Amino acid sequence: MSRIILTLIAVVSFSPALAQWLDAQEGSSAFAATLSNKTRAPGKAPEGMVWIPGGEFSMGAAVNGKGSNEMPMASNDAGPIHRVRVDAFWMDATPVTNGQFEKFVKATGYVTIAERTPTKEEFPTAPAENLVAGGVVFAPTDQEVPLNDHYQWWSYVKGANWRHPIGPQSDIKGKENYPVLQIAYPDAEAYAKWAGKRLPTEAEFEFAARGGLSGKTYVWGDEFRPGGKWMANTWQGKFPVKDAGEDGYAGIAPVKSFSPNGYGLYDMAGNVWEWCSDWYRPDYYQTLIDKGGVARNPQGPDSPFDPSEPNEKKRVHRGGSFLCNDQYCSRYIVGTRGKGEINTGTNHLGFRCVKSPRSSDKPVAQSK
Ligand SMILES: [Ca+2]
Ligand SMILES: [Cu+2]
Repeated sequence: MSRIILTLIAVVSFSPALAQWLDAQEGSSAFAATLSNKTRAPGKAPEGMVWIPGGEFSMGAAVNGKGSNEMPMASNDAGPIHRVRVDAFWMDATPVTNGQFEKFVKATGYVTIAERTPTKEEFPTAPAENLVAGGVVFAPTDQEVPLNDHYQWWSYVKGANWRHPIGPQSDIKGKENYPVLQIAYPDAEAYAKWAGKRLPTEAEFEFAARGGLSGKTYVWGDEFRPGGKWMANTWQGKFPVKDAGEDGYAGIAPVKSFSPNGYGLYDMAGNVWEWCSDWYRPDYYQTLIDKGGVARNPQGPDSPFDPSEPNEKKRVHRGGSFLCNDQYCSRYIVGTRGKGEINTGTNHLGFRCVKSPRSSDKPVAQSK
């Protein structure tokens, strides 16, 4: 969805080949062992970061397809499983918090996208009254609603931004350790640059999320609640009516509220979605397979395309959020994908950064 949520969606037909391909992505599953590099960390970890050794792994999720809406359970875009190699890197152990983001804003005077008034040039079809600064906010519905229309529970709220994540009446007092919200892609990039870091590629995010395991359903294993223990902040109860909060949190949780994964990373599933640097295309994994061999440090497609909103430029989201559930969108499942228009922040979307061990800013994509 777009920042100006009311500029809705032209219905545009897209390539029949892509539609056919999406239909065909069922049941493909071919996980092989993760082969971690033996590379040791080159020194002491930068503050708040952990070492991710890199290596070769099977990327994506076993696709069951045919969910109830454009974001099905394990969505078709998460397949086919393909082999990827990523170089070692440092990664923030948690999503960037309000406290960290505040330091950045104090140091730089940075104004986030959600705090800027959108212009007619950016949104030529939007009614003038919609050209107000704000962000997209989830609100529970009064009663059960069909799950095929996300505008039932998402709306554009004037004055919503990182200091006021669900609107002017809300604030972040006492929430220094919560993930920062209402962050658009350029905001995340600006923070990363200031911190001497960068945003993860989608492949880096997934390699890290898997924590050294191979082909597991979740970042911790195959069982959703091993020994009855809640492993991630997700939604319980009827979506989108009432979050029962059985995992301890109805809504967002402070970072480090749940156990870390095998690499010592927190919140790699649930709590908040996180920006990755790749453009979003549903068929990107297939294009890697078509090239053959192991994809090395893949950076995403050259341009974005989402058939459900073909006019919007989207980048990949990963990890799922506190709104994810088993009825609508189960993308706390590792290997599943999300996506978002680059200038749109929401109250369940944040980010974390990574850093390559050498000075080069980006991992180098190598031809195969
Ligand atoms: Ca929860
Ligand atoms: Cu979800």
